[in-house]
Amino acid sequence: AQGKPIKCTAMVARGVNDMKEEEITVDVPKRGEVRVKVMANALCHTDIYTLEGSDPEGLFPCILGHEAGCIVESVGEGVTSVKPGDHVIPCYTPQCGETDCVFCMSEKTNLCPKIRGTQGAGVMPDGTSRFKDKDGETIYHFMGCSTMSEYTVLADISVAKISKDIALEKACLFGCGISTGLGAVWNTCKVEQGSSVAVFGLGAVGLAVIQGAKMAGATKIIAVDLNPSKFDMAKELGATHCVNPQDIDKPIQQHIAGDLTDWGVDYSFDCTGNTEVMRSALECAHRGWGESCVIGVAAAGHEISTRPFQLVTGRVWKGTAFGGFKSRRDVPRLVQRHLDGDLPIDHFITHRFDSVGETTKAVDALHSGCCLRAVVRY
Ligand code: NAD
Ligand code: AHE
Ligand code: ZN
Ligand code: ZN
Repeated sequence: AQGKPIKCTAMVARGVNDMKEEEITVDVPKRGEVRVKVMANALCHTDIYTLEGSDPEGLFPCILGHEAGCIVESVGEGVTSVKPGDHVIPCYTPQCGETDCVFCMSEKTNLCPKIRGTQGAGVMPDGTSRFKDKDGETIYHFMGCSTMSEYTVLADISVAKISKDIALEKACLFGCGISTGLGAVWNTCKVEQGSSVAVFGLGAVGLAVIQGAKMAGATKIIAVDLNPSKFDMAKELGATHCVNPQDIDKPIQQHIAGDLTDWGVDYSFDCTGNTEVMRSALECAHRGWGESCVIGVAAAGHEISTRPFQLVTGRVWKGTAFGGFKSRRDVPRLVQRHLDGDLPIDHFITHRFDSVGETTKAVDALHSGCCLRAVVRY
């Protein structure tokens, strides 16, 4: 039997830094779509970046949010991979898995482009939105997820079914930042035992890079942040050196490549989104083979630069989206590793809130400088 539209509460971003709790209507899922009840949503810096107007693809009004734990409420025609009651993680990088998708068929990438065009335009794959405000006006989707709502609709290729043994208020973390940091190390750079690593920016993403590097057997892990309150956690997770660039009298890349190592680090990671930091990260990489991975998302109009000589002399500049994980296949595996005790994540949750409306408090927490992940339970 076909379901009905659901009235519920959501945070609607009406414009730059203008987000409020509103009553909205969430339409029934169409063919190939899934409607889910969002149980918990964690804020990622990318939500704030879009709310602040820095995303060249940002559209208003929209419902932000993309790091969530959900329960399937109903499914549209043709959906067989999940059923009502299943626990799922929304995945902004989908995995269509079709044999004619050269991206899904390749082990070199996770970037399935199947719905990327409509996702970037804030609509479902058929070109329309499932959200309306109380005046019947359309509200855009965001990153194919829009999880700052009690209910949302996703393409079925954008949900990863996970074990019911993990609490959704924890599992939500696997929807973006933590997976991204771990995957940048394990998949995108394939950091080896005995490697040296530098990590710029010690938010949840950068700290997950440190955790992943330690698990991969890196023996020198240099953590860099302007905010020294991040250093204790960095050390607990495996950082061997912590540096505040404001405390040294030379460019940070020279300090890393000259004082802390002989020729630079084997691998470096930008987890700030600042294009000057991306340059430092590239330039502190080892002559001849050092690889630098861009994870941070830069604001509209910002571009990276370096002397081409840096690349001529063997450094490699690369980047990652969702840590290279093929979402529907790999997110359940990450959850299982956590359940098996191999992948602790509780330390990333520094703040908890209890209703969609409290998302504004979570945004304030994220700005406070002492927040890794703020999880809002609905
Ligand atoms: P966050 O804001 O919690 O952490 C950023 C950290 O960088 C903070 O600790 C801050 O003090 C530090 N920082 C800022 N400027 C710095 C500078 N000049 N030098 C050194 N440190 C500096 O953010 P997060 O949630 O951890 O996300 C990190 C970045 O990764 C963001 O840009 C986010 O948009 C991006 N991101 C990308 C992906 C992807 O798939 N590529 C996934 C998730 C997040
Ligand atoms: N829309 C922006 C880019 C934003 C961006 O790069 N997003 C990352 C994920 S950030 C998660 O917190 C990403 O994976 N991008 C790949 C993609 O397909 O969006 C812009 O510059 O237009
Ligand atoms: Zn994110
Ligand atoms: Zn695909």
